[in-house]
Amino acid sequence: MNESITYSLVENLKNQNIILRDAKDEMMSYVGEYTDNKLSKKIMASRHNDMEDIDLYYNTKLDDILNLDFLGKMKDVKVSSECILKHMENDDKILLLVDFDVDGVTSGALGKLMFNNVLEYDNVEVIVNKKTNGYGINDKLVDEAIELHKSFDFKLIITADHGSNNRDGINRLINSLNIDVIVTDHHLIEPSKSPQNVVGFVNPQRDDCDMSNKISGATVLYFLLTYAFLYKNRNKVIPNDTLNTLYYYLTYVGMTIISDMMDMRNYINRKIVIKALAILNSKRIKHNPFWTTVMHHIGNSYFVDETTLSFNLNPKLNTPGRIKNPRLSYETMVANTEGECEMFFQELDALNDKRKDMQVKAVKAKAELEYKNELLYIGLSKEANNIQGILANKKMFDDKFRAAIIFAPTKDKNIIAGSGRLNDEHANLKEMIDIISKDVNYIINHGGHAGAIGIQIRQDENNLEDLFNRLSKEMDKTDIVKDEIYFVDEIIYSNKKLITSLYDVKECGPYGHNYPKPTFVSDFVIKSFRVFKKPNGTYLSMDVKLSVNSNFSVNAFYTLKAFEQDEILNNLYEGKNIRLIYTIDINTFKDINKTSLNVIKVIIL
Ligand SMILES: [Mn+2]
Repeated sequence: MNESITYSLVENLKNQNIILRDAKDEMMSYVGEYTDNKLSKKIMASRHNDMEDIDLYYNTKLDDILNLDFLGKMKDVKVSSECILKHMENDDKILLLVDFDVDGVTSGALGKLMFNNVLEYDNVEVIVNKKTNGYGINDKLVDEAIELHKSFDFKLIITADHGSNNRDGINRLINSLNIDVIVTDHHLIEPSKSPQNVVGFVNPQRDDCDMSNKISGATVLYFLLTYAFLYKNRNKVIPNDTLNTLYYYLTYVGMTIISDMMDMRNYINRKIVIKALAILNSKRIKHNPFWTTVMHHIGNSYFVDETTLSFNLNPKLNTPGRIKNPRLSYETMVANTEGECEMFFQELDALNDKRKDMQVKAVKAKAELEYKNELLYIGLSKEANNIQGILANKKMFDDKFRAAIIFAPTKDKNIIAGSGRLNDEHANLKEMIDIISKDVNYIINHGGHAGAIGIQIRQDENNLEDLFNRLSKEMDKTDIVKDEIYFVDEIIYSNKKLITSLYDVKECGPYGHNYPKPTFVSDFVIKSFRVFKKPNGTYLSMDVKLSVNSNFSVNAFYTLKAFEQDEILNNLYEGKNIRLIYTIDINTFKDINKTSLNVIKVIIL
């Protein structure tokens, strides 16, 4: 393929809003110090904008992280560890108080397992917060802990994944129970609400903390308990078995880095996820009941990767927290036997199916109120309760909105609760709602980040319409455009390139937030195709090849969006060729015949 053809194709792609991801020359040569492969260099150089990240990634070993010196950079980690060890020596009971999302419940399980199997200490109980209680160390959670104290008189509470902004709740625990509290968290801190009177406040968001602030809540707890363990054994030789157990729990930590969407350019996150996946895929390691059950249910015959964890496992662990009791996820992760774990896992599956049914029902149900323009959708639906965020995502995906907020009624009939999503790097949904909330009095509560928010407003149809009008105006001030832009890493013309790219994609993984899976673009001839209609969507499975005469074809899979379905299918029936933007499925890389393309966009040629 000569250069001029490449250039004209690039120009042609630009007209379709497809842009070749660019890597700065200096980054390319910098990455070149570590890898020779051209595509690998490009993938890494275009994702990192900080040379230090690259250096640290290549020059750091896990042992450089899991040691007293490095972990000691975390503010309050030493004083907290000494406190934990003191209570262990006194044989005091310890309570872990954790949040209800995947990061929270996993922290609970991780804490319990590390106390039991690494620190060899059994006097530990866990309370998982419930969504119906509210966020953080709320009144009901404090009541629950005080009630438990009557039968399980703990002397120490360790929080995980929450607590940074719950001064009042924490003070009530300390004052009414006369106990020690250690807060571990990774959320942003509001100084006026940060904990006082605690033994330790371990949060990398602290200004005086030297640890990266891009780590998950479970990572913070893991680092603290690892420090406590290493500190306790600082003058001893640690048996290999115990070290292996310590490493084994990185599988739990890795899962939370993915579920909490932590920055995957960060070298600590990459090192942990890589180790977690290596352990999970090792044939030599005997897995505990939880991971044995997970592998049995969601692992394929080749291996578990970050995509499997994020699309198959995390939703199952998240669902009890949304629609029932998140303690089920915790119990599944700490199950003692495979039989017990299997029973819990089947319950998780059943709940997840129920959640999917609710979703299908809610998507079909007509919204009671809705306001929309080309970019924004705001709707209110009775059926949306507890799945607003999922529905907001689906609305954007199916109907091409750049932002969507879905509301549902709450127990208080004067208040409706919504989840909003925005998919565009040119705007920040949280900041736009911040601005609006200063001018109106109907926004009771809101929080979140650039791409996702939670919001509660006073129920009144005029309020919803007003919110819509104001948010539309805010969006108009940004650079959001209606047409989506697709970034691709490489144009693929040849079968050889299609096959070898699999290995480059694998070499540069794992992928995740801020470090997206490589995408490619090619023009294909369709050999055959099938359409599957399922309750939750319409799927297109195609056999495609790079040229008419080629005898190598590959499966390409696509979820059709509602607005484009008829047009795409009609053109396929007419035998038109297509341009696809896709990622290469690396789950099945060992078996080239099963190589499949996950299609992101179908363009009829
Ligand atoms: Mn978290």
